[in-house]
Amino acid sequence: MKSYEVNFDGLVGPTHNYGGLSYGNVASQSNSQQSSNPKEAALQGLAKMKALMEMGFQQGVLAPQERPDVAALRRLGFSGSDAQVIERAAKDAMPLLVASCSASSMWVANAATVSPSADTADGRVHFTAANLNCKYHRSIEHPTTSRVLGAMFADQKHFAHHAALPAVAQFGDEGAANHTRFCRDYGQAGVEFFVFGRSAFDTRYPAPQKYPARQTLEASQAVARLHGLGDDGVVYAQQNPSVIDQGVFHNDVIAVGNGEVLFYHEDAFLETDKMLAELQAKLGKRGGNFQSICVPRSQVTVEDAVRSYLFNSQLLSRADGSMLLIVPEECRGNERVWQYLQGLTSSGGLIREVKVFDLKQSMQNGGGPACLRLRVALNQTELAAVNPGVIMTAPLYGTLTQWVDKHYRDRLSENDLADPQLLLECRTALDELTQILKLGAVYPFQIN
Ligand code: SUG
Repeated sequence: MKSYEVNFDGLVGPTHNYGGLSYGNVASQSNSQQSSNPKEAALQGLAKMKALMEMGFQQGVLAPQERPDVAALRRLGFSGSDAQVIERAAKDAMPLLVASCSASSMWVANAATVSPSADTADGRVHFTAANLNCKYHRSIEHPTTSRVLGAMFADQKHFAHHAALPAVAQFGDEGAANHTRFCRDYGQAGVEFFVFGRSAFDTRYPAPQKYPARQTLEASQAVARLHGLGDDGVVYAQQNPSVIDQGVFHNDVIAVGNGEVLFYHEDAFLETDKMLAELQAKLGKRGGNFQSICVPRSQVTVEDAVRSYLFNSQLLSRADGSMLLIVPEECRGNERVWQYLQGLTSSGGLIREVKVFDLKQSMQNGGGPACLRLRVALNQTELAAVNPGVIMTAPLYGTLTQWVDKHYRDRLSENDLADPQLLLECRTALDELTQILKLGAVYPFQIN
């Protein structure tokens, strides 16, 4: 049976703004307080989805969340009508209002970790929603994420959903941003590669000195257990703490993998040779031929990687077996990175083509092409069981661009977040969206 990697992209929500909320994420910090353009952000994301669909890749869409999250503000003690909750938060605790308005759910690489049915003990596709508990504004995403994923992948015969891990730093889990799967074919058993930033319980592992390591080893191990992955099909590796301190807050800012290939920066990991040997051996036992492409620091520095998001690219397999790299415009703007890419594609290796996308609105908050997508490997039967409303088609693209044009503002600054009208606009838009995507009631305002 044929199998596919389906990319589900996060649709940017109507409150997209630059809140400066992510310490350790250089772009989020340096663009704090700039005014944003939610309409342009959503259209840039949709243009990528459409282009990939037109290139023949399977493409889906993941809905944004209700923001401002009034229920989260109520849990923090703000009371009264919804408008009063927003007004009081704006007056007494603006940072909390900003956090409750973040459209950060667009970076769906952090929504969940997904294991395909070929890897799991019960032969179902497993999802664990990420607790994202390193940052308050992201820690409030997982309940709605779970409902949205449940509405997209509803058939329990094929799909198993796990709640987010315990909401403490020791189980800090950032989902697929620190998870890659290697395989010979999407439908065959593969090797799942979990990259962690620190260990919560074992002091032998070093930790970064400056910025937080968001993913713990113990969280990755818990996800592997929940998904029923065998030891033969799992490799753990530690991210180099010094790159975390240079702004590499997720592994997908310094490495990307697909099929049998890992594309990574020389400084990405600790004990790289041991890790590569384990990947080679384990994938070999599953009939695969593991290959790695190391980008040397002499050609591209860690700073270049963080600024250009070279590794936050989508590495896609084409029908002829070659690969395509989807990179953000910022890669073309960096001379060393662009030169490296020219050399890579003309060297006769596996990666033959680079396609550039303008995702500036998301990039300014530290979200590149790979952050914006959640990969789900599915066989034909499983794909047929996915809610068809969320699979991208030419008509759906048309409907969603019209929906964005109708509901989104083209300018948003911090003061606008205090406008109770924004909440109404957001709810009206999302109510319509759940009908477009056939999701049913998934948002707090639709349920309570
Ligand atoms: O978690 N930025 C996100 C970016 C996530 C990128 N995802 C991956 N690399 N997979 C984060 O740091 C910034 C929000 C703000 O500052 O307004 C933010 O949440």
